[in-house]
Amino acid sequence: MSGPRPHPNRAASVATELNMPNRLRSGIIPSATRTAVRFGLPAVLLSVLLVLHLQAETVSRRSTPTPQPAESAGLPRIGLSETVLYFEAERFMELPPVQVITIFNTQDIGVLHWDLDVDRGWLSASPATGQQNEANISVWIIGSFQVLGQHTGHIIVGSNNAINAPETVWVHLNMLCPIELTGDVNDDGQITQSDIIYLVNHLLRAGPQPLPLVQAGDVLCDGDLDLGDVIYLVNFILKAGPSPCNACALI
Ligand SMILES: [Ca+2]
Ligand SMILES: [Ca+2]
Repeated sequence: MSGPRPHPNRAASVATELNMPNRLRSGIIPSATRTAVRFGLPAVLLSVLLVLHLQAETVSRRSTPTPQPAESAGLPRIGLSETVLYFEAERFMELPPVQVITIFNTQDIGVLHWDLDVDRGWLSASPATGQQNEANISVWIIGSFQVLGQHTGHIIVGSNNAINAPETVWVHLNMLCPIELTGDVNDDGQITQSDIIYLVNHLLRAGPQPLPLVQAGDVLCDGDLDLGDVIYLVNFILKAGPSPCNACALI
């Protein structure tokens, strides 16, 4: 016949007597000690098993490396003064001013190695590379790019030692048509007889060319500026003829 079975909560009561941690007193007993209770082992043996288990657990905790945050590993991190730039330009007119962004090391530890790349032919940034914790970068639009409309490019900031590379600066360009009103060759905001005089003076007397671009006088939008445009403009102003074309559609 088997002996009397120990009370199911005996392990917890022994843990309490031995001043074990709360989690053991609450009944979370390791499998080895539960086995001791199940087979009716003496309380002393049960306590030894509990102590051995706690010691093994302590050693295991000490030997497990604690993950270190990347920032504490001594590596630089890329910071940017701007992440979005906006440029606006008028085609064939003066280029928009150069803009400046700053690349810096947000961690103030180590030396940031950085390099730049751009993904659009109309976009440029300089210098292209450096090894310092703060650097000013000039960003500009290439003068030969004259395509009307909205454009988006990117400056990719790479690094061989920063923890957050690559970072990106978005660059938006709005290329506008400088001609607001075709036929308004003196660029005063309206089409009047003075534009006829201005255009005739330019064609026959080598006067100044239409403003802001010579295309502003091509009211027929046929690609040439000649007396045919003068006749068309006279017909429009004095005889309520058809309106000038939109030169922006051609340039
Ligand atoms: Ca005018
Ligand atoms: Ca023409």
